Amino acid sequence: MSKQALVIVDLQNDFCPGGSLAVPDGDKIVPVVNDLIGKFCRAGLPIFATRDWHPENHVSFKAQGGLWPPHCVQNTPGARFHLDLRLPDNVIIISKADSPERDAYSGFEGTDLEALLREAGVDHIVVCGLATDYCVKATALDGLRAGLGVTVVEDAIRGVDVQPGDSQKALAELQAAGATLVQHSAVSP
Ligand code: VGL
Ligand code: ZN
Repeated sequence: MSKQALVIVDLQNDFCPGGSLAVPDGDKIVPVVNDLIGKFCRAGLPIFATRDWHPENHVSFKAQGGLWPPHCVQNTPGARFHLDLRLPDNVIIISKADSPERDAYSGFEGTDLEALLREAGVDHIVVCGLATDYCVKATALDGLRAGLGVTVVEDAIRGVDVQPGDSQKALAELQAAGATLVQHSAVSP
């Protein structure tokens, strides 16, 4: 029997409208993600929430020659999860890219995520969150590389689209790599 976990990627204030690296309509997915949280809670299945957790001199910031404005700086309001996100008390928080010299888009990179999933006996992850064309994509691809089944919930993700079409391309790439795309209504863990 397959055991699933929900992986919520970087649903943090800085990636939502009003934040320093806002994803267009990033906050619109919050009610959809809350619905998914309810389903996984009722099924007694584990829920992981990744967060971008950068020091203030992080390599991905423009001042250090990186691509991005400062965002998700540790212990600042921008790094908090969206206020309306109803994370359960037993959520497992995975902090990533938390040292100055290293960036990580994937929730698996430099974290315990894979080990924790294995310990919990999980063999399939359901992925939602921000941003489709960066951290959602990288996390889902790493899940596949780790040998997990991966479902990406299309109406529970949003993309940055630095180049128009980046998010569509990311979805095509994910499908080609073996991920399944679904709407949240079809998720029944
Ligand atoms: C992300 C850009 C920079 C993401 C993180 O969570 O998708 N994007 N850092
Ligand atoms: Zn970042």
